[in-house]
Amino acid sequence: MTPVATYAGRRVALFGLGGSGLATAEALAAGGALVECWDDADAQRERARAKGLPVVDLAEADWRGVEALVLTPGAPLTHPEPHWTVARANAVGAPVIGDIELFCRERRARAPGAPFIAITGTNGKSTTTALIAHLLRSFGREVALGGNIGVPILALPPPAATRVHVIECSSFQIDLAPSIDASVGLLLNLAPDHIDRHGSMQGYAAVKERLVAQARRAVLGADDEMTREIASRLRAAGRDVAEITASGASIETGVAAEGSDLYRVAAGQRVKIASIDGISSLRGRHNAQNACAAVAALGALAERDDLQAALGSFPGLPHRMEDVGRLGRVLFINDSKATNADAAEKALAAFPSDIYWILGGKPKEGGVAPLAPYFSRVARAYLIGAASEDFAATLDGKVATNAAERWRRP
Ligand code: UMA
Repeated sequence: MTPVATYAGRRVALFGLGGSGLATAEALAAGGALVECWDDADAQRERARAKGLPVVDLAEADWRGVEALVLTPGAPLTHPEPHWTVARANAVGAPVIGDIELFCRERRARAPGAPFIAITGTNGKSTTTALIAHLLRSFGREVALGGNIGVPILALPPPAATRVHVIECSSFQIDLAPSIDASVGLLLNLAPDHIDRHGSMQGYAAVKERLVAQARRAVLGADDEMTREIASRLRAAGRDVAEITASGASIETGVAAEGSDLYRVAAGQRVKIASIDGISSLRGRHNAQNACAAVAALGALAERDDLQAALGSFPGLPHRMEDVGRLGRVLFINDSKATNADAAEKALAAFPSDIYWILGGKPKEGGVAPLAPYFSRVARAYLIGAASEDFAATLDGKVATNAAERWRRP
């Protein structure tokens, strides 16, 4: 745990007692803050009480003297409309922040030089986060891995010069971290996501941009226009920027993938540093971009003879292009984390033909229509779940399908 002492003796309201809320409340209490927490769910309030945390009905409480509201990332800060606790905090001039902001304040106060690598982007952030942590551990460094990927940041050990915090940050979390100041900030890519929570694509992009704009060193994807523009802006402002590309974009400084080969690019000169050929956990072009990002994040630390071996031993993440076995000539891949067409495209793009595709679940806007360029790679599709009819209509006449019923267990 990272005790949060920056609010010692001060009143802090905390709303939302999920995993990160409970960890934050404990960290605040351990640091001496006068925390008052609440959750709409009885069960979560009980969990907090069982940990000895003060549970207070914030709707009934007198907010005068509250010095900060710590809000769960799932509750809206601005859109579609601010959560009711935000209005209460605004009324008493208390800032609305999240666990990553508390971590950053604590780091500045106690260990300002502690390495802190923060990763965001619409896609690939969990894999990149896990890969950076894996490479650092392979090189013998102590790593604290968490954030949106799973373990709440304040449940991790405190920042220290000898420990690298590798933290995945969602747009919700960055929105609640106005002073986020990573030593290395990564923004991998930007595609429409969580627009309901940020009002517009511009609003979403502006939140993500903050993570790189305030970092000591920024790593940006050069494979989409919005992140390229952010990189230009930061460079023009004299910031330390490295770019990454897996699609042949022209970059001056950073890491580029050509096919499976990774090149360090400095002043336009390329030097091959590793290859991801044959590494099943890094299959596909999107993973080439993730590998570039991880290597770029490590900077000079990645200039090691054992980089290749460390990449090769990356186990990957569960449910993301995960090899789950082989039966004769058939390789089974679990990619069930892909819950929209954009994510599913990465797996289809990684295999040129003979794909037997099990798909379904809940339909998302646009369904699987954007995947039409890959339909010729699919030998047969097996439809399951609520989206079966929608998807069958899109695939009709283009891909052979099996009706969902045939897949139900007898
Ligand atoms: N709650 C209320 N009233 C409300 C809304 C929420 O009482 O109106 C309460 C709920 O009852 C619940 C708590 O608030 O007890 C929220 O719990 P949670 O499970 O949503 O939150 P955490 O466990 O704190 O998880 C959060 C992140 N969740 C979200 O951003 C929604 C986790 O990301 C993250 O792993 C975790 O912190 C640790 O940092 C999850 C996620 O879905 C995986 N992220 C989104 C994504 O990846 O797209 C952004």
